[in-house]
Amino acid sequence: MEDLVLTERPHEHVALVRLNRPKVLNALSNALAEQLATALETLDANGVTRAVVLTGDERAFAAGADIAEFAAVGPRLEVWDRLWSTGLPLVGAVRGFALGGGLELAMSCDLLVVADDARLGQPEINLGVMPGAGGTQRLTRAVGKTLAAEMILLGRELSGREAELHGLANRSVPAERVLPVALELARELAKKAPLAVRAAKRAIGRAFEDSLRAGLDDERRAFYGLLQSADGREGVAAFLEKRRPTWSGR
Ligand code: DAK
Repeated sequence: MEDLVLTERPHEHVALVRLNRPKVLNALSNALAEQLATALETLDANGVTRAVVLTGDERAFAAGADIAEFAAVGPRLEVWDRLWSTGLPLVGAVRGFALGGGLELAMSCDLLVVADDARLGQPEINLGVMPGAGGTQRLTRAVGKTLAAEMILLGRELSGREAELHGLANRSVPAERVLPVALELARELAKKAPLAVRAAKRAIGRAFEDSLRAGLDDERRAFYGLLQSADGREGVAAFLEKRRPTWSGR
């Protein structure tokens, strides 16, 4: 089996998990998401790991779900649910693109370090669909409705620097500092009382859990509906054929 996710242990209580599909900008295929979920579950269960840094490579954290898979199978919901159920604190370390599902994954982290020149966005609208893994909910909560609407409805990207400014990232730093700073934050997390960190992480999630749950359900239903619409199929086909889509409104 191909290693779509690589795990290292740079410090006793800190794991570094790298997404590893560099040729397609770490597009999140179902196989990759599955390996990531399994990696997090394994780290969660080993009794040693207290914090995880999640990263991609210098070109991309992840450019979204794998569009080539869209035509045959959409993203698998239960794998993403497994990703979201980890009790470990996650520090996202973003260089390059964090788009679509890539940004949604980054926003699922508890702390986020981004490169000044990273490119964060929800470009699904350009494929004739919309975010389906929490983008409409988590982005809106993080940056507010005004900017979220511009990003989701128009596909506007933010630089890493802008992401920090608007409260989407904890730190924006030069690209070569992203990993060291993220590892430093993870080491800090690992020095805290593990039970307290886990409980606090869960409690932060609960701050908006009920409305999040309802919002995620609505978002998912709409996403899968759009994926099957004529425009959704056209948008995906156009991306794969490297041409502009023509929308029919169906
Ligand atoms: N999927 C598959 N392949 C991708 C990809 C993606 N998302 N992004 C890039 N690639 C591939 C390209 O096709 C290209 O492959 P080759 O042509 O070399 O074979 C290679 O990566 C390099 O990309 P480019 O040649 O396009 O590189 P550029 O620097 O010119 O452009 C780019 C970089 C990031 C601007 C461009 O690649 C791009 O626009 N990529 C697509 C970004 C995007 O639309 N992402 C959103 C996808 S939708 C859900 C869970 C998840 C989701 C939804 C629901 N549920 C659980 C319900 C998520 C949905 C999405 O993420």
